[in-house]
Amino acid sequence: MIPTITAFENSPDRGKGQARDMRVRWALEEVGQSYDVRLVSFSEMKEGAHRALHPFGQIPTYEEGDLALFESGAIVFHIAERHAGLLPDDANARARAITWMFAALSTVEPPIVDLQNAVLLERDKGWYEQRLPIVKDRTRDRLGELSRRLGDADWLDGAFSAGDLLMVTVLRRLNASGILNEYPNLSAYVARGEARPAFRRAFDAQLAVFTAASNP
Ligand code: GTB
Repeated sequence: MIPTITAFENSPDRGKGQARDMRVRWALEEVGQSYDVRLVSFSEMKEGAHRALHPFGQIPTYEEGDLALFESGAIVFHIAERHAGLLPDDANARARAITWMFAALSTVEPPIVDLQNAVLLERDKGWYEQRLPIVKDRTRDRLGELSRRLGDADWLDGAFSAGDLLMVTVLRRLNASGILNEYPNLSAYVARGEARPAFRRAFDAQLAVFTAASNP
């Protein structure tokens, strides 16, 4: 059965692959599962039909027969469980890869999102200049720790896994900030992820949505 995911009709990132449908597309491409995409506008996301799929009125969602999922991490995990290629067979290695999925989403992504929100949404606040360095340092602390753990390895724990897929998409959120350049091994790690053919296919697919919307 071909799953259907939802994505922004008009992504505010202008096709840079920053929205969270990108990680779901990438996972589907990695495992060779074709998929359909239903594009939703900001207003549609907040309406009843979409909220029945996603209680918080967001993208991405994932529908496959009777199953409807939301939360990009849960969707990637589901894809990784149902197909070979994103989680190791060995039980301990699999548990460690799942640990990295959680680490990406619950330990590394929050300070990065906080930094992005500060830059995008808090610039006009009187306390912006005082808060920004604090938020940047929190992000740097996490990146330093991650950088030390990765060392000169290609991936976080052996072969490429869903943990790397999520971590790379999380780190890509820093592309515009330049902060990642302070950690050459993390920059190289992201570049390795972006060089994967499945990433390229996923990226091109979401970029095509933006290109079509800009040239109706
Ligand atoms: N925890 C959820 C998940 O992982 O699936 C979070 C989902 C989420 O944040 N979805 C966002 C959304 O639907 C899109 S990805 N927002 C609309 C809303 O809440 O009303 C976040 C995102 C949006 C835009 C950019 N960008 O422009 O660079 C980057 C990331």
